[in-house]
Amino acid sequence: MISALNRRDLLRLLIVAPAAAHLPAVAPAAAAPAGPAAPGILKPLPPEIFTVRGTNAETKPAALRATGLLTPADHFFVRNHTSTPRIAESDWKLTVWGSGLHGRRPVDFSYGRLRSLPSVTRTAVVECAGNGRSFYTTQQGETVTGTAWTLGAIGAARWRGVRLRDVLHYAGVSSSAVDVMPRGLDDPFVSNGVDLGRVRRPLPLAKALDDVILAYEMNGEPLPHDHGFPVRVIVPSWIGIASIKWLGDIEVSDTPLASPWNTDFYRLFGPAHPPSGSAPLARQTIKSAIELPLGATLEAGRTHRLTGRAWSAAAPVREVEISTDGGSHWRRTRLRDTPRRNGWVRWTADWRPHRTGPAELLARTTDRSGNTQPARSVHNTQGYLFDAVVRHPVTLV
Ligand SMILES: Nc1nc2c(c(=O)[nH]1)N[C@H]1C(S)=C(S)[C@@H](COP(=O)(O)O)O[C@H]1N2
Ligand SMILES: [Mo]
Repeated sequence: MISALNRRDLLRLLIVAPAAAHLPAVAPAAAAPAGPAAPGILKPLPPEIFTVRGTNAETKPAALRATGLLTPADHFFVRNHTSTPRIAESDWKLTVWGSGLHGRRPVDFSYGRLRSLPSVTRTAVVECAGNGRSFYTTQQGETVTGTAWTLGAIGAARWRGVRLRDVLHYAGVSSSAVDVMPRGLDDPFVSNGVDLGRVRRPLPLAKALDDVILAYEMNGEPLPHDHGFPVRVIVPSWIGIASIKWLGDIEVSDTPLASPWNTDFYRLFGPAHPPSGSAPLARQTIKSAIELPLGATLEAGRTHRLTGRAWSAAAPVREVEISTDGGSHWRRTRLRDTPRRNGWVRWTADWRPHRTGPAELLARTTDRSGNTQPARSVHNTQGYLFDAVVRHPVTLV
């Protein structure tokens, strides 16, 4: 039997291939395909919104200009280790199990049971630990492994779901528990020929009991398949890998847990770090993005309204400055939103360039804890937590 995904791909081939092969060059734009497919992503990826990178899709930072504070699901980046599974809510259950439960008895939650528990709604960004990674190479001349994201591996949404704290309580978490480990139902991840098992990462109990939710809605709709339907974890302010999609089970343990996602991946390795790597990464860092394509062309002699976004996982944003002369002079931008924890703010600044030729635009965020983006990020081999000011190239004509 053809799986849903294969059938879809087949349909796409049947519909698009003959059109592309036979239509004259004057074919109306409406006949254009939805964009390059990423293997394993189900939603359309129009090229004006997404850049496909392997099994992942990055939101073009310039495409965020058309969106509000919340990122619509059809604009939200996708980071898949393998491919999006199609799970029916009627087949789904969550199993909570392990040495950290009273009597070590596993407890199952059906979708209906989970939805009947008290719900909470909170706005939070999900941002990949590798967001901005490509700038280690293009701006700092350093070699890193991993998906070459620019600044679009982030989105903000309003998530509704159940507190993980409540689920652990109903499951009978004992006072000796130290770690929990949510695990996805997507296919096992194979890296360099080694099967690492299903995507999973330990979470310290203190964070699990704090602000983590098991979300079943995104921006008022059921979670889309690509974003974890029927239920995903949302770990506010932490790197994206903590927010496990397609949640299937949670191990609760009275001894510390490990997985490749907190030992080999998502630690800092390299000369500036301990030989065995840093501690497992937890919180995301601080960034800003300009909502223009890299290398955009702007007309000299007229005023441009520059727009962008700024965010910090440590605290609400305090200010965003821009420099249009490569970093010699800075001025404050206007913030369009009230800065909040776990969210981002939109900023604007007017700029009237007078000369023509290449130029660099820089945006720099400072948060209320006093963190400011540095001129350079400290290198790590896997290119995580890029926090430096991006030198955004433009051409003035
Ligand atoms: N089960 C599962 N959960 C996962 C992943 C995955 O591949 N499988 N990717 C993680 C990573 S690395 C990130 S950055 C976020 C991305 O969430 P999104 O695809 O909804 O944007 O999901 C995380 N949760
Ligand atoms: Mo990620």
